[in-house]
Amino acid sequence: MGNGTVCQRVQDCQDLYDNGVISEGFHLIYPLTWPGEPFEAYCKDGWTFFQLRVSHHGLFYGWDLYRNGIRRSDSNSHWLGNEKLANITAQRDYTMRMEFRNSSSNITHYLQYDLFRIGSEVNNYALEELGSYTGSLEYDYMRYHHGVGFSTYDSDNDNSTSRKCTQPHLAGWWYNGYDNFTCTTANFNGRYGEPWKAGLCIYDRERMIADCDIAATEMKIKPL
Ligand SMILES: [Ca+2]
Repeated sequence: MGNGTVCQRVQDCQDLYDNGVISEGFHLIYPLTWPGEPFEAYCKDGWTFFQLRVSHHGLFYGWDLYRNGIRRSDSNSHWLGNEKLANITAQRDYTMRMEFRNSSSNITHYLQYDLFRIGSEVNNYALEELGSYTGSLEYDYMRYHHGVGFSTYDSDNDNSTSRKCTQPHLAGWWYNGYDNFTCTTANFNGRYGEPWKAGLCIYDRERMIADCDIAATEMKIKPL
């Protein structure tokens, strides 16, 4: 990709889309600060996915896999990788959208934020920016994770001093656990079909209600 004189990097799926690559699927992108080779990201309508879950597996992996990326060989399910996500979101301002499909009703819900950025590895890929919420749900399920570092079973960066949030919730995530209370209000990497707390669930802290009736999920970003 380029203008003939200066080679321009394909920063994200929006760049590809603008260049006419409009098919849904994995495509090579090359963020500005990325030190390695171009890598594949899942693209749809200009959105760059960093999480997609279409198969019935949990995501209970360690720091390095979440850092570098997790991809199923039998489906498009994946976690893009925190290092890639940090490099992408450092380039420009992105909106972030989370979607999930309710298993029994088949209704798709969404949570959207008008700004999203994660920190670098030295900051434990903390969820540094999470802008204003709009969405189809009354409760802002991601807000509780704003500002918190990413944790995996082998890297405990949550706000609970007495325990590891990854243990009951069995995934990698921006677990909070402030004052040893609730670890998460959106366990998007949890296990399919299991109840709270290991399950793929959302949790309303005010009403203290967990909803684990969730099938496919996706998390994606798009330049503002
Ligand atoms: Ca802890």
